[in-house]
Amino acid sequence: MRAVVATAMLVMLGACGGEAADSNGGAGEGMTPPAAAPVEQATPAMADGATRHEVDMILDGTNYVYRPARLTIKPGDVVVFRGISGGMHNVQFWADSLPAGAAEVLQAGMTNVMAPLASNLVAEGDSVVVRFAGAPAGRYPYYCLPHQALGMVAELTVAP
Ligand SMILES: [Cu+2]
Repeated sequence: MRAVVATAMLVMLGACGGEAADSNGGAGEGMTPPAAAPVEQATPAMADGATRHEVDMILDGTNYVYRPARLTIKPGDVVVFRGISGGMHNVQFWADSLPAGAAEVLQAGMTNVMAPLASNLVAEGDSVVVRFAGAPAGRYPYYCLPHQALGMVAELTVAP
């Protein structure tokens, strides 16, 4: 029951471009992020012992990639997906490929949300932050909506 209420609140917050449970810099980064906003601005507060990881969203030659494409993290860690080159990118998780309970964690932990399990498109210099607080162990495959057909897919692994 709590999860249902929390999810509903997140949907409402997401609809106005807000950021759940956070007053630390993410607010207002909805559809029109400031062009010159430094990537670091999106770094959220983190729990003790948590690690901040970065995944760059890149056009490398003719290949659209997440780098690193494979990353293993711990529950509680934060992953910052940074728009580096190649225009607009986003981060979308496959709902049917996630461990049980992961969707709720991602919906609570993702900034810059467009839809459940999907971020907005972000430009170079902008970022999507995902907190994995309480994330169940397992594989978290994801993709970039504009570039999925071009092979821009990757995977996180949460391992306690
Ligand atoms: Cu992309």
